[in-house]
Amino acid sequence: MSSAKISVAIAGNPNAGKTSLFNELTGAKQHVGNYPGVTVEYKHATVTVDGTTVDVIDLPGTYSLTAYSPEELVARNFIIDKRPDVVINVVDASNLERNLYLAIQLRELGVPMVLCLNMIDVAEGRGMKIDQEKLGEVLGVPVVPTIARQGKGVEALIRAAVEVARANAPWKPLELSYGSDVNEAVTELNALLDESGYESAPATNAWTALKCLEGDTEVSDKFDPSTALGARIKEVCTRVAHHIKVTMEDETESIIADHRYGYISGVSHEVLHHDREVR
Ligand code: BGO
Repeated sequence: MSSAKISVAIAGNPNAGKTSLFNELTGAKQHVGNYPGVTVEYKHATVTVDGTTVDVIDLPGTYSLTAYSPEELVARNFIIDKRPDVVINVVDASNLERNLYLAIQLRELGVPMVLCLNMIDVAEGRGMKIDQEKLGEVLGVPVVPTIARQGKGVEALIRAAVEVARANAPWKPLELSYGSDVNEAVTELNALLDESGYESAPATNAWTALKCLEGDTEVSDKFDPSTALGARIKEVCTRVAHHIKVTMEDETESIIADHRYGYISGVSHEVLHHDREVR
């Protein structure tokens, strides 16, 4: 059995049960520090799983992976810059649809991931039945149910994470449709980035293209508009934004978010069933 060290980052919405999971996984061995340059706290610890050393890093709680808050930026930059071998996305199963917003963005980024379906006791208590197999199939990741506060499912979860990490597969983003205007612009920008030799690794150039269209300055500021590539990117983003404004009276960013919500709503309908009336 390989004994190479594995890094596991835990991501999730605030109150999804990240701390409970982290404590269950690591006991009292954790350290608290700050991410360089920001006052966002993080905890990390090293544990052994079946002879493999595993670094567990607790990312800040976030609802999204945009660049709107220090927490979101820290979580996103950690994943892109430090490239953990696997991300465990802790999802509150009793608030599946809301929590899937982050899960989908992690899948759009493409980082190897395991979905931890936590608070399954709360979900079941409310008569909710989640088709875990279907959810895993649709998202393309293993799904492990847990009750983190009682330690239930936690061993299976970390084993699933180690297995994904050991597979060492390349990042494989989930490809969503954002409507023809945005899809075509992503294709155009992706081609521009590819032709210029730009590499977004470990993310893809399509992800970078989408972020530029979303007006994510953390990404778009990497392209100086006084360069040929920067000017072309700016031109495409401005053209699409103008077209969307004129034809739909909306912003590109909202159109992208709406398509994400639409996709999540479809997934939720497919996998979530209610046994009885929810009071
Ligand atoms: C309190 N099931 C249930 N039922 N609860 C869970 C589970 C689970 O699977 N996992 C976690 N919780 P955090 P973040 C609390 O603290 O780990 C509970 O923000 C309380 N505290 O115990 O903190 C967990 O790190 C008083 O609940 O989440 C915690 O992601 C009354 O969910 C809460 C009731 O978990 C958030 C709950 C003084």
